[in-house]
Amino acid sequence: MAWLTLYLLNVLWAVAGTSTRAQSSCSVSPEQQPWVDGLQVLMENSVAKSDFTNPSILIAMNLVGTYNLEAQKILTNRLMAIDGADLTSGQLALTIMALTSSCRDPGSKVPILQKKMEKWEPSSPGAEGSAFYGPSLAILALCQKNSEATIPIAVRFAKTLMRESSLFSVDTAAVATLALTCMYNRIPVGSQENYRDLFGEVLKDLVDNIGLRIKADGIIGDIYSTGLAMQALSVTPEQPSTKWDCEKTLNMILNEIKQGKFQNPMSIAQILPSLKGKTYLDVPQVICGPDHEVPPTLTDYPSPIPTSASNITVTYTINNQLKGVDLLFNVSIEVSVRSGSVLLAVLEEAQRKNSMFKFETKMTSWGLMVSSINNIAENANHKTYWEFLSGKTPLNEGVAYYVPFNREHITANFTQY
Ligand code: B12
Ligand SMILES: *[C@@H]1O[C@H](CO)[C@@H](O)[C@H](O)[C@H]1NC(C)=O
Ligand SMILES: *[C@@H]1O[C@H](CO)[C@@H](O)[C@H](O)[C@H]1NC(C)=O
Ligand SMILES: *[C@@H]1O[C@H](CO)[C@@H](O)[C@H](O)[C@H]1NC(C)=O
Repeated sequence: MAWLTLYLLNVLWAVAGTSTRAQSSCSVSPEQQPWVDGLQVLMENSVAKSDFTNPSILIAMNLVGTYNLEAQKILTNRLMAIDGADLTSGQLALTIMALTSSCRDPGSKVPILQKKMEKWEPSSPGAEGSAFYGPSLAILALCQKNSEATIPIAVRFAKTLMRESSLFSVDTAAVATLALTCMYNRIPVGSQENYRDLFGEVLKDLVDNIGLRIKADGIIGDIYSTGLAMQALSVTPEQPSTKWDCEKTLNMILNEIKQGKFQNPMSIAQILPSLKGKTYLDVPQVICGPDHEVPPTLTDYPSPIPTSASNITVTYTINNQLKGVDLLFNVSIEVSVRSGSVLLAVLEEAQRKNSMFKFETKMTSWGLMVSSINNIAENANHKTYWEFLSGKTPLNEGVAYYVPFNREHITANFTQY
């Protein structure tokens, strides 16, 4: 009997350990709250306007409390209908978490993902860091569904990370931290301590890596990786060697929001949980009920800069020094577009003026991505893509959101990651 009590106590302790521990939390003040609500409304209203099904949006709205029930229904139903076999492991993981956050059973999608991850191999030693972003999401989703069965996969994953984690972008390190923190919190009672040591050691590497990218102004990596980094730093059992000032980061992000830097619904989906004190580790705890949040009264959220009557001139260069010895090119064109136009308008104008500038796009969770220029197409197997730069600095937004300034020199450079 005493044994049973002890056992039950242990189980209780283990269950308590699965809930998020917000060690370094900070919160948005009531006066600033309308900005956050405005973002949420913008994100939720984007759902009905797009055919693209983005599970990250559903996760964010369920975590923070949905206003737009219609959007929630549309996304949930579309995700239920998706065939898991056609998705990458990262997309499958987000779909599973999104359905779980809507209290739906992801069904066969979980075993499909589990099989994929059992076969997973890091492409090659020294593989570029972003190759771990999708697999990290996969470990996180599997951990939440069946942590015990995920241990062997997570152990193999963690051992690989130990050799590679210094190559990671903040985004990737943050998602890997969330995944291994989930595993760390669910190590079964009575199992050998060494899981805790392994996951703990890798987590320490990951958070130190994130800690090194905390800028003086509080931004972690860039503004679009900060939301995921905040989630990671607020739940991890290992603290970074560089101290993190959550308040400072939050204030800086609120400033950027007021400047209109979070128009892209996916950028909102990645920042919103952190603004409302939630993380992806809270997905299994979402309570679904008939009552819902009362839609907020809205303040003016900065809308995209309207295009104005005057024109600007942009120099646009397309450069391929990589593929096809006889296909190399480096050509520039000057185009005139309405001031306030997005970069996509520059590309369209260039294409209209000179057929060498023809390009193709594909729809993704972040919006339109340029997949091909002058018949040279990105290729995931070769790790090639079209990188966009302003002068020599890579852009931190895509062509459908970035607004060029007068006399800017934009380059599309075919390169490798
Ligand atoms: C991996 C990655 C890439 C890879 C994607 C290919 C691959 N096979 O892995 C490569 C290196 C090609 C890439 C390119 C770019 N990327 Co990128 N990328 C990421 C990263 C780290 C993970 C994406 C992922 O795997 N998601 C998980 C899967 C399951 O979701 P998914 O929807 O299927 O993922 C696809 C899209 O995310 C898409 N994608 C990746 N990056 C971008 C960027 C834009 C603008 C668009 C429209 C789509 C897109 O490719 C993914 C794989 O198919 C994210 C980080 C993040 N926080 O999301 C940054 C991120 C999305 N990228 C970003 C940027 C800025 C770019 C570039 C514009 C950089 C540049 N200067 O050229 C280019 C795109 C240019 C173009 N041709 O249009 C930003 C976007 C910010 C924003 N507000 O728009 C992010 C958030 C990084 C950051 N913190 O700043 N990227
Ligand atoms: C390509 O053209 C740009 C601008 O015309 C020039 O600055 C650059 O050096 C060229 N690059 C190569 C590799 O030829
Ligand atoms: C201004 O830009 C538009 C494209 O946005 C173009 O059609 C028009 O010709 C430009 N006007 C001038 C004066 O260059
Ligand atoms: C453009 O891509 C080539 C090929 O990968 C690379 O060598 C070069 O440094 C890149 N240029 C810039 C400005 O990033």
